[in-house]
Order: sequence, then structure tokens, then C-alpha cells
Amino acid sequence: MKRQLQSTPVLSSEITPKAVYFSRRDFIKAAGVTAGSLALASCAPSATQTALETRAAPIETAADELGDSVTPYNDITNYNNFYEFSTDKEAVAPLAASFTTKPWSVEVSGLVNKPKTYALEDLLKKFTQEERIYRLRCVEAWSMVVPWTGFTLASLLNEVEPSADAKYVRFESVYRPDEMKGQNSPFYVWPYQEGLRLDEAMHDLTLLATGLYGEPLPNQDGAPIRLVVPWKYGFKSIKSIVKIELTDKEPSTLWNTAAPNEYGFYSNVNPAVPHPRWSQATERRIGEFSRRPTLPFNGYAEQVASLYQGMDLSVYY
Ligand SMILES: Nc1nc2c(c(=O)[nH]1)N[C@H]1C(S)=C(S)[C@@H](COP(=O)(O)O)O[C@H]1N2
Ligand SMILES: [Mo]
Repeated sequence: MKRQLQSTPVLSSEITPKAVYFSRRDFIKAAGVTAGSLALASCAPSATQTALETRAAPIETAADELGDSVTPYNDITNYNNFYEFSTDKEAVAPLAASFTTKPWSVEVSGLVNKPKTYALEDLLKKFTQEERIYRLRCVEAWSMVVPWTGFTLASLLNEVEPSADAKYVRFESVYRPDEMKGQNSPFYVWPYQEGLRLDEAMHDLTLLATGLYGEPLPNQDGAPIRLVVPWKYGFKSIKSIVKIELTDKEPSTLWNTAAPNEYGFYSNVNPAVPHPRWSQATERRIGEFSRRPTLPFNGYAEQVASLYQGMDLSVYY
């Protein structure tokens, strides 16, 4: 079930005292939308009023559709892969703290009828922001459950109208080596880039995230806007996007360029295809002691397996 209230021009946490804001999230939970897709409460005073009256559990105790609890905010925001800042996951948050995310714009171009550069505020205003709880499974075999806020990539692509020859979408992160010291590393080709096939990009699960835990995206998680593709390894979910380009050729990606035998273009979560240096059969959920089995397509097979019908996924890894 997906409930869409009015679109929210500014995340309400920016303009509302914390206590009231938390009760709005309680309202969402009380409304019974606990898994898969939550709606952001509207800014209408009546919604706040209802929230204050209903009081249910906060987002911290929400779960995904498999019943797995969301990962604590502290873990999501202090255990990050963001090589522009550091290859040390616990060093990213402090190094990203002073990163400039205002002003920000995203260029949408290439094989589209209506290319356009959007200011971030316009994206927040124009597209309905929803909250969706997704598992994120890193290729390094750890995982988290994250309550994202964002809008579907499809809603943006429909707006610019991909032309008939568009087959892929290429994404580019910001390039700012003065602010992002990791971009001086010669081991990778900067800026970070990623790609999806157009049908993957248009899938309803594919999100452009602008927040988590109901608050604007923290810098270390890819502020102010990042991709989330929950059935693929975490590295496909590119952070701090400045460019989205429709193409007719499979785009190069940072990881495929760095190590093509280890990281393919598709990178669907697949317990049956090991990384050349380690197994992908199990994973460590952050905050848990024992390992758990990794699910095909990270547990989203029912929604996405049909995209790959007839493809040998050990060849197209
Ligand atoms: N621009 C950019 N995007 C990136 C990365 C990166 O280093 N740079 N790391 C990727 C990897 S490997 C993972 S697992 C996820 C981690 O997202 P998180 O830190 O929000 O959990 O971001 C992905 N997006
Ligand atoms: Mo990752």
C-alpha cells in the first residue's frame, strides 16, 4: 500500500520543533503503514493534531516488510562507504560534516525530450516525498534496514521524457576534490559514476532519496540527494548526485572500471554468485551477532526477478 499525501517543499523537520515532528512520525505508524512504503505526513495542522492524540511507536521501532527492525540512526550515519571522503567507514561522518550541499542542482540530460537542470528545492516541491523502509546490502557482506525519504526516479524521468533510443541511465556524483580529499586518490576514476538499464531505473522500487529517519539526508549518507536501488549491492546506490544522463550505451561505473572481474554492471544481490574473493551467501546485519542468509535480489525477487528473465546471472553479475 502506498499512501501519498501532499508533497512537502521543505522537510518538515527543518521547520518544526522536534517533539511535534516525532509525533507526526507516530501518526504515520498509527495509520498502520509500517512496511515497504510509508507516506510523509502532510504539514497540515490537523495531521499534527491527530498525531498528538494517537501516540504510537516512533520510527525507531518500525520494521521492513520482512519484519526486520530499522537499523539504529547512529549506525546508519556512522558506518558509511563514501570513498570521496575516506575508505574508513567510521571516518566518513566527521570528514563529511562540513561538506557544502547548498546550493545544489541536478542536471537531467542526454537522450530526453525535455532536458532540465533542477534546483534541489524544486525536486522536493515537485515530486511527492514518501518514506520507504529498504534493506541495503553492501558487497562487503554487511547490511542495514534504512527508513528513507524520497521520490521515485521514474517520476523524474517521466517528466523529462526519455526519447525512444534511450536505453540506460548514467549517474554522476559531485566532483569537488578540495572538499572531498578522497577524490585525490589515483586508485579510482572520479567523479563516482554509476548506471542502470532504463527498465531498472523506471522500476517503482528505485528511489531518489533526500532523507532518512524523516530528516534531510546526512552528508555522510549522500546529501542532498542519492540513488537507492534496494535489490542491488550498495555501491550502485550512488551518493550526492549532480547529473543524470540518458544514454544508448551501457555506462561505465567506478567499480566496474576499477575491477571488472569483481564488480559487474548489474550487481544484483545474488547469494549464488560469490565475489571472487569472498562468499555472498550470508551477511552480517549491523547490530546483530550472528550472520543471516542473503536473499536473492536482497529479498525483492518477487518485484524485480522478471526484469532479468532469460539472462544468465552468473554471466551478467
Ligand atoms: N558517490 C559515492 N556513492 C556511493 C559510494 C561512494 O563511495 N561514493 N559508496 C557506495 C557503497 S559501496 C555503499 S555500500 C553505499 C553506502 O551507503 P550508506 O553509507 O548510506 O550506508 O553507498 C554507495 N554509494
Ligand atoms: Mo558497498
